[in-house]
Amino acid sequence: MGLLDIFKKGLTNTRNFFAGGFTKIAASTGHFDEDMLDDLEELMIRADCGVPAAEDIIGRVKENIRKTGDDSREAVLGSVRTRMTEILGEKSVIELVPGKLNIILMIGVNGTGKTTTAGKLALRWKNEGKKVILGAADTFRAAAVDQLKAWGERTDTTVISQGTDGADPAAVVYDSVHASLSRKADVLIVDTAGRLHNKKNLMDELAKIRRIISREAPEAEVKSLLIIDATTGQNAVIQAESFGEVTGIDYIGITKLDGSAKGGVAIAVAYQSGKPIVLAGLGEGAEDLVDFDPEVFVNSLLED
Ligand SMILES: Nc1nc2c(ncn2[C@@H]2O[C@H](COP(=O)(O)OP(=O)(O)O)[C@@H](O)[C@H]2O)c(=O)[nH]1
Ligand SMILES: [Mg+2]
Repeated sequence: MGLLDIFKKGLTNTRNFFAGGFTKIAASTGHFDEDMLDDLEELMIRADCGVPAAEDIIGRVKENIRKTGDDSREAVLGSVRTRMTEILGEKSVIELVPGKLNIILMIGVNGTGKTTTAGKLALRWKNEGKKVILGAADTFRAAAVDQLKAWGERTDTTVISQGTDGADPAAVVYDSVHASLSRKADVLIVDTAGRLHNKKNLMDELAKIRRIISREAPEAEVKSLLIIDATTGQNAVIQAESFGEVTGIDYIGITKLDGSAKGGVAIAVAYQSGKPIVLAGLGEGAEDLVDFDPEVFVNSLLED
């Protein structure tokens, strides 16, 4: 299956919602007047594109209609497509620096898919011939360590962990970094806990993890990957903001795009965070992770 088909399959609900709404708005005349553009803006907001991005996109549609006088269905759809693609930005991927230890910090609130995505990434990079280690630094819940260990078994990847009750995440990170250095790993993926309800704790914990990494592996290439869950809609935007304040965000991954009618949230998050979306989770299986491609995403969302 090609990437477009994979995205189209995952985004079926969002596309149906969006295309259905679009067709309904345009049905009577095939041309767009002010009221219909307002309806279109509302449709985008309901598809979770967020108010700022929806206003921006419709602003661009209106500007194009003013310039060209073309208010046809095709022209409007074309403007929406172009602006959405611009908002999502150039396609970018997680770049692993060869010959160095690359450390990926998985961050995000509980349940968004951090552990699952860590497992999927381990499989991907192993398949590319990289030496991968998983660090179980979400010591807050015992189940989290077991879950990561299960991914370790499934993907034949070493998992570094300590006991589950009250182990110090920073100590796990210390062990993980040293294991990665001595085994000359290419990538260390660190799973963390996401207790956003206590921002101070979270901030302290993430800062401590970063301190240990820069002390123990000053040469390592460290990137943080924020995982957000598409089904949570606008909460994902708030999470991106909060984590952006607490710690730097280098990349964003969006999970559960399969089945969600809220795929538009990718546009809201890109617009409001300005950070690149690099990964899309399209299912629970090990293979259900693809590189996020803005153009393909927009095409699969809007194709009629
Ligand atoms: N449908 C779907 N489920 C996902 C995806 N990613 C994660 N999940 C599920 O979401 C739930 C929470 O994931 P988990 O990795 O434990 O989240 P964490 O708390 O952030 O580590 C699990 O049941 C996963 O199987 C995805 O892309 N699609
Ligand atoms: Mg987890």
